[in-house]
Amino acid sequence: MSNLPKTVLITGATSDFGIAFAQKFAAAGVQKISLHGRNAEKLAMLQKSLSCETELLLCDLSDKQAIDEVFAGLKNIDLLINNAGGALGLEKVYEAKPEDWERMLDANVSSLIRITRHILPDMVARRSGHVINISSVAGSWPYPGGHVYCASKAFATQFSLAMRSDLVGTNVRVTSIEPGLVETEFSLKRFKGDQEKAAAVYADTRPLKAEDIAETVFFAANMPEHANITRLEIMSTDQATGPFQIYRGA
Ligand code: 8X3
Repeated sequence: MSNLPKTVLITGATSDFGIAFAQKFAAAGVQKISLHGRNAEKLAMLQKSLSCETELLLCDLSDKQAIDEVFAGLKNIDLLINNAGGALGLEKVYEAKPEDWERMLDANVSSLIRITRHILPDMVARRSGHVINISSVAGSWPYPGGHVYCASKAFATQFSLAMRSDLVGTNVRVTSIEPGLVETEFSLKRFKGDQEKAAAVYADTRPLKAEDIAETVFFAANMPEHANITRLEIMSTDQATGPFQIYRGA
């Protein structure tokens, strides 16, 4: 049975994931997609490429007031995809830059909860809706240099699970999607434009593609109303978790 939403809101819509989600839902026949981003030109380009009705939500997620102005009062959203966010840096925790942490926390944590808070009351009032949070395997499986990024994704996963506790009985669904290695601009952003370092992350292996994540998001969204995909972790077939590290030089 199909349960395609009529209206979808995607944050970080001009990222590789955001574009793949928008294209997937537009092609499936949703009526309207609200596209959030901070680059007006990129948003307009994406808007032109989509066949359905669209609405542009322009704002920088480090600006709380701007978030409130843009997202407060939005109504009739069937599916909110909290996709905005990313990683900055891969230095060890004692060498990392606090300003990178601040930006990650703004995008991955603060704006996630703020935007969700704006959208949820109308979903609850309508007894209908679905929030899909794009978390990461990093939220469950820590790795060197991950520190604040891993912690922010653990937050996204746990926030999703805790939201379900509050929303049970409201008919509003919540899903945490937790992708592993996906070839996108994620690494270019993490390494601040260093093409060589970013390419090395995906070299000689078969990373997932943004379209694979769009499939999983679509799967969760399209399940019948009585079924809530709570968590969905997806990795490349060529990726797995590693053993514990044991230091033997003591
Ligand atoms: C992206 C996946 O493993 O690079 O969230 O952190 S990973």
